[in-house]
Amino acid sequence: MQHSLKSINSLLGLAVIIGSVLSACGGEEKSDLSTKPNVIVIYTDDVGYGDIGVYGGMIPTPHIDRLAKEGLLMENAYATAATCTPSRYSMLTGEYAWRAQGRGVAPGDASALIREGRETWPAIMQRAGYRTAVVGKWHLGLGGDAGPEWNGEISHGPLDIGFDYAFILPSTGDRVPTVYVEDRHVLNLDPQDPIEVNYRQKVGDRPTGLDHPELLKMMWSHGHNQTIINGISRIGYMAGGESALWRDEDFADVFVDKSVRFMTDAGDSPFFLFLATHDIHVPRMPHERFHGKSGYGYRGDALLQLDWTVGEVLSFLDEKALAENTIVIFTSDNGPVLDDGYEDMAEELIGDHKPWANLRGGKYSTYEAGTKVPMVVRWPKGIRSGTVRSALFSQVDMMGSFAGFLNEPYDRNQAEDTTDSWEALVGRDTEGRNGLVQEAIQGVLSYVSRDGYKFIPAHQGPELVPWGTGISTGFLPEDQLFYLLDDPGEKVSIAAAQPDKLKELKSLLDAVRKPIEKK
Ligand code: NG6
Ligand code: CA
Repeated sequence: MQHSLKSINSLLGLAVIIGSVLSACGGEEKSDLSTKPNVIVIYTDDVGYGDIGVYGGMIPTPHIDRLAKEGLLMENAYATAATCTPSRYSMLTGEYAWRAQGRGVAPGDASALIREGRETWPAIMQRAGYRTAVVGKWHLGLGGDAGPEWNGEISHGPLDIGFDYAFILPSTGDRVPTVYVEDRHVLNLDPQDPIEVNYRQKVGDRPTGLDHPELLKMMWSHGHNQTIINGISRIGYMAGGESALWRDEDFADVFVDKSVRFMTDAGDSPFFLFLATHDIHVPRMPHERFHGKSGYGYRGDALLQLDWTVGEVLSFLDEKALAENTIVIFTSDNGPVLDDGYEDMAEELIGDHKPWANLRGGKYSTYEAGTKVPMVVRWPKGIRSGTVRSALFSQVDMMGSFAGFLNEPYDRNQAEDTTDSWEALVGRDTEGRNGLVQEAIQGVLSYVSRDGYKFIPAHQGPELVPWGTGISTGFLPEDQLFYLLDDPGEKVSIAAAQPDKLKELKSLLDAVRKPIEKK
């Protein structure tokens, strides 16, 4: 039986004092249990439930599959939202993002959504003695109320909320500024060539995708037609910063390199690495060595690159003999999308691959494919290989689960939605949470209960995501109720047939919605 680390440690401490029990524990177990596991969270972008081999995907993902086979495959895990910013916000703070306004998809010049003093998952890890880092996509805003100081010291960033090291892509690959931020500064910025960013009007001389499509290596399909950088037009306008510009093709290599350096430098301290990949978000522009390798276009090639990233992390752990006591979690921030604003042939080449598996909807949607995501946890020390579970799990519980495991107190008034689901996270609890809330675009909230029902409240909104992705929002003028165990594809609403169940789920959602009384 695995208990919380602290209780094990204090037990061991007691054993030392009375000088007897310890020998009975056996030397090997003793040293392993007193060592906190390293934690790596590979947080991917827009990877769908059906995108991974072990979940039925057609594009080979051998390294991710290996992770699942050597650990726990979760069949019923959810991001809190169908877009990036709110999912990340909830996972890092333990609070559902929809509890306050302004936590939808953040513009590239947004100010920090998580401020100093806020309780966070990395802060808990830090207090528990971990070296902590975020490498990859941030998308949670930077800087104080005036926004980020691209040309100076960037305040209100990851270092202020629990990370010791940060190497980030500030928002998304499709938004300016297209530069990396390391700790508090834009990497490789020439002070003689300052960055200017504007989301309302054109700045600088760089051509735009709207005026100069002939300069593009990949045409935009909706939005994404402003400043062109590296042959790709972006959301937003940007001037300056020439020496600091990234090359999209290098994201995966750069993030692997920074991750490996961080893990190496952690030395004897346990480490917590939040590796938030750019893959497989748009613009999908993997490294040239992956071009054309999947047969499914750049989206498939980006998936191969993502699998390569996972493979590099696993090789590092093997080489350093760290695999046994490192928890590696692989999951996604929201569901899949094909055309998300660039003509990269994702739709045309999708063939027999089903990123949504048997679910309805996709990214942005209130239907299951919006938030139900692949999730795999490997920890040879604590999880039996080949474990498959359908316990209901929400990413909002990552924080409470680790706090529970490490026996680390935290401010429950701030992190009001996270609970300790540790037993589900390591495959010992087969049922999981009582229920969870899913956030779609336009702030629409739906509810999934542990017994397999799903409630979507009536909402006046477009039936399709308004900007051309072809995805059903799930917004209908009447309430919808589904029994997911029989109807995972949410095909037939049973709202009229089961009014009592509908009422029950409605009140469960209402109960969560209510602001929790501050103690
Ligand atoms: C949308 C973008 C989309 C993507 C998304 C955020 C348009 C038309 N679409 O507004 O391309 O950037 O925002 O994705 O601009 S997320 O995964 O970071 O939430
Ligand atoms: Ca995303």
